[in-house]
Amino acid sequence: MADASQDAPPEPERAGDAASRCGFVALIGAPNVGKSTLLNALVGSKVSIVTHKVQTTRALVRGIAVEGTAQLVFIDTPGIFAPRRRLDRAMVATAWSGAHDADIVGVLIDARRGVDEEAAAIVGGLAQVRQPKVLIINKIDLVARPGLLELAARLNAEIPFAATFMISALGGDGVNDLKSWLAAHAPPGPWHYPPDEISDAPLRSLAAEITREKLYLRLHEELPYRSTVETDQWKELKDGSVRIEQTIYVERESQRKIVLGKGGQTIKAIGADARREIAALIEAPVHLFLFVKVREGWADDPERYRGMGLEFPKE
Ligand SMILES: Nc1nc2c(ncn2[C@@H]2O[C@H](COP(=O)(O)OP(=O)(O)OP(=O)(O)O)[C@@H](O)[C@H]2O)c(=O)[nH]1
Ligand SMILES: [Mg+2]
Repeated sequence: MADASQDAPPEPERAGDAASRCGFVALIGAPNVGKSTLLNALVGSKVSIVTHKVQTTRALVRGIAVEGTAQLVFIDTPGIFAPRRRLDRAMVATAWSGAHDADIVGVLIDARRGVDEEAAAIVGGLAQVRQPKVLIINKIDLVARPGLLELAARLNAEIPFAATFMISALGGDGVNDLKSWLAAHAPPGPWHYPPDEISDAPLRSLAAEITREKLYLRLHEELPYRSTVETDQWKELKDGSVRIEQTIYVERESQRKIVLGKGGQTIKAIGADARREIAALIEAPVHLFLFVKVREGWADDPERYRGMGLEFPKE
């Protein structure tokens, strides 16, 4: 009989490796500065949705990467802005909570926008964050060098940043340097996730996010902000394909009409975009069924917040 102990796979290096590190790194900043784009670049795969619109990310999104002996758990956060509605307040509160729970906080500043009102408010809020902070000036592809140095000097004069990086999350410039620095400064400790994991979100949440991204890309003005997406059903069929049912919630009948579009054209296009991307993600054919429901006041309904992974603010 074979000796079970000999057949057992070797312990993963991380378990007994005294040199292993594991760091939780929050990415915070104003809406649209490129936090989600950076998360995806650091992970090397799309785990958080990205659009040209502000307030795309609504809850904390974790993306996991390995760099040498370090596992880095990046936490993408909703953009921080002056909140008005309940949903806005929940998003901003969750962004700060992401920063407070991390080992290292990456503060993103849009190189082109510099220290505008939103950035200044975030810099002010950093006084309450005790963790080491790293300044990440993003979108350097859009501006000239001299302005960047001035911006970096000005911010470093206000906050004791442990390091400053100038990057293009979109083009990849500087992203590897940032990742190496974070790996070297992650606290020693065992890895938190299996070595090949890049996301801890369930597929049904990722799929809902993908549909929400397509909605943001196809709809304009206020409508994306008045809607949310939930996956209601996920069924693996015998032929290997997956049947997915999702509901898009809007606040009014007039909004439902716009989401459907003339002759159902808009919803069809959103569905086709989403289906393609979900199928690529799960590497299986997908049958995607989208339903649009009017749920007046969904943005004040605790149930919807649970679906989004947000705390429900009492007021
Ligand atoms: N030119 C340029 N555009 C970028 C860069 N990084 C991100 N973007 C663009 O900026 C826009 C916003 O990117 P996101 O990653 O969604 O920004 P975010 O900070 O996650 O935004 P919220 O989730 O709304 O807070 C998108 O159109 C990106 O393509 C960059 O380095 N250079
Ligand atoms: Mg985002």
